[in-house]
Amino acid sequence: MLNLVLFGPPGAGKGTQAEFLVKTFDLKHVSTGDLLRAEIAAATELGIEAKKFMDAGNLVPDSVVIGMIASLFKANPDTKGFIFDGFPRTVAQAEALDQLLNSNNAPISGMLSLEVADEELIGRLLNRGKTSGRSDDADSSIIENRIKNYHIQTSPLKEYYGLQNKLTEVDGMGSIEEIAERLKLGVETL
Ligand code: B4P
Repeated sequence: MLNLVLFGPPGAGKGTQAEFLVKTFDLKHVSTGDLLRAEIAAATELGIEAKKFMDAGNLVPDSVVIGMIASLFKANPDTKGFIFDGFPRTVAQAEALDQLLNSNNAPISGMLSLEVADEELIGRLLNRGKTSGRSDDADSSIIENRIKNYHIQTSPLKEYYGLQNKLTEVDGMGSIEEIAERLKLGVETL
């Protein structure tokens, strides 16, 4: 199985590039952001709880997202591999993912980390906020809080996967096509 973690700060282009990688390598796309937004749209108990965290630019509790990933993994036994987009976002999530995948003899193949400057991230997200209807993209102080939380809670994962020799850093500045080509090369050299 080819199991990829597509990593980067909010607005780095994870969702954008995941679409391309899914087609190129025939993988199952798992976006915790999309899963949570679907729960919100369906007004489930989980969605109502998650919305409070997301609207403030904070991470949803680990137990919620870990549970979602475990059910999705079980529901897709025949896939060639997964692309995890926006997951894991904390060390506890990464440990839970390793436990799940290793116990199924399907470990993470590699982490591709999109490197983008903070000022560029803010511009991209404010721009998306004009049309996305996402409340977490509409306000620059919420976006700054998301980026701050990324640096504190999520960026340590680069070291986590680096210690397993699974980290590939990819320049995330430039056109969508240029970045897609860099990611493809990154996957081919895993
Ligand atoms: P996510 O849905 O994961 O989204 P994201 O971080 O905002 O964006 P992404 O990096 O996917 O950006 P995109 O490609 O769309 O998270 C939302 C929230 O959900 C989190 O804040 C958190 O509250 C919660 N959550 C999700 N997962 C969680 C977890 N595991 N644990 C806890 N909480 C969790 O790109 C952004 C914009 O840039 C787009 O408009 C795109 O068109 C544009 N763009 C992309 N590439 C570009 C390029 N090269 N040049 C110019 N623009 C570009």
